[in-house]
Amino acid sequence: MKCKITNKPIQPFINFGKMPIANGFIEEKNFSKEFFFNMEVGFNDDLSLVQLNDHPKPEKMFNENYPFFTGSSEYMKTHFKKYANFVKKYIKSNSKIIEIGSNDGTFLKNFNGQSNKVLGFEPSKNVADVSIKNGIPTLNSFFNKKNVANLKEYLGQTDLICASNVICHVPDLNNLIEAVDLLLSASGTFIFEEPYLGSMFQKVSYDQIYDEHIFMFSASSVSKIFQRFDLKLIDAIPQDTHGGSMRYIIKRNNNEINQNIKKIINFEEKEKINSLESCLKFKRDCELSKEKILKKIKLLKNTGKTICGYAATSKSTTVLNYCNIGSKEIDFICDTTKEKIGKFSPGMHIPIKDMDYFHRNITDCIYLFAWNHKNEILNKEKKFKGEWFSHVEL
Ligand code: DWN
Repeated sequence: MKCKITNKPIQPFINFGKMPIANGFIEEKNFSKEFFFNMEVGFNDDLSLVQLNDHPKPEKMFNENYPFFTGSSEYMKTHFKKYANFVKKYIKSNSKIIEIGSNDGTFLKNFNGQSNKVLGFEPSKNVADVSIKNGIPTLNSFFNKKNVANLKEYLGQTDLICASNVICHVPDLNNLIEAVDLLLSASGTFIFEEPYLGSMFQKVSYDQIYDEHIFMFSASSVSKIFQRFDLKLIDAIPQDTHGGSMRYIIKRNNNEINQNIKKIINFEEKEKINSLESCLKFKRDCELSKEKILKKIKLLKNTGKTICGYAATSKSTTVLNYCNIGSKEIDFICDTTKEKIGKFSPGMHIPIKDMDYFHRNITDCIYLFAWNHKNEILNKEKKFKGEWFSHVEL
């Protein structure tokens, strides 16, 4: 599918090659049927937006077998508790709150026991079921104009709409923003957090790009996109989650913007973050990163070292397929998610094992794929005395 934010063709600047579904952990019997797409990334000059040129249909990624649960990280649970406290200044005691892509309810759970009326939208059925089990009212559907149209008591009456690591997953951003506009009350607020383009460039964390992550936002692109809908970016607050994210706060156009926005947009201009020039530098950095990690792995293998991967992240699918790293190099990847264990990594088919297996089969070195959860993981695995490494600086 082609991305929809603009009809103008976007300028491709890097091609990561043939990519499988990032969360498409696969059984051996299905190897021959595996789906791949061409992962090419472009720069939309009008909107200062980095985006995939092409992507699989959302239903191919978000369905009854989606294997990511926000609650798999203790750090993220704490983050969402703090996030829930932060948004309280934007609501009243009886405000209606909607979360787009509410996953297992980790965020909305924080409003349990309060008089707010909360509602989650979660398109992946198995994940929505967990949220419902957690006591969170959840609609198992995509968030779009059609699906909000029947929510009569929410239309124009929702004081807060939140989302985390979701807006960049939605190909039809126009439709999503129109749905937000339909729901938001006159003084309502839309708050969302996403991986930040500036952090991705700085860390060369190109693994933030995969089928689900269609857009890589900056404050400049978010501001330009929402302006088209008479909505205003009034504040942006950097977050340390997922290797560097940004929390964006959107209100109706009659609101004042915070000085923070000017600072961040000035910073982006000074650093030329929203330019083809930076995209081309990023491309070269990705190529160097690939060379460096392959050299590192070759050296380890040549000296007889064994390597396992830690955490079968979505991000790891990009790294493994782009760098062509498979089970010759990495014996297995360990992970806590039961939906991934016993299967194989998308595309490169490295076996996924549980944590027990990991502790019984300690390798000499560990490739940390969840580098964004480094503190939490290293803290848990203090007994491991070998080498941790990754393609981003640890
Ligand atoms: O946007 C997205 C982000 C927020 O989450 C999604 N599109 C999907 C997902 O991306 P990811 O898979 O790269 O997320 P994480 O949070 O970096 O990694 C999660 C994976 O790591 C899970 O499979 C669980 C695993 N994990 C583990 O095995 N042990 C995670 C932690 C913290 C651990 O201690």
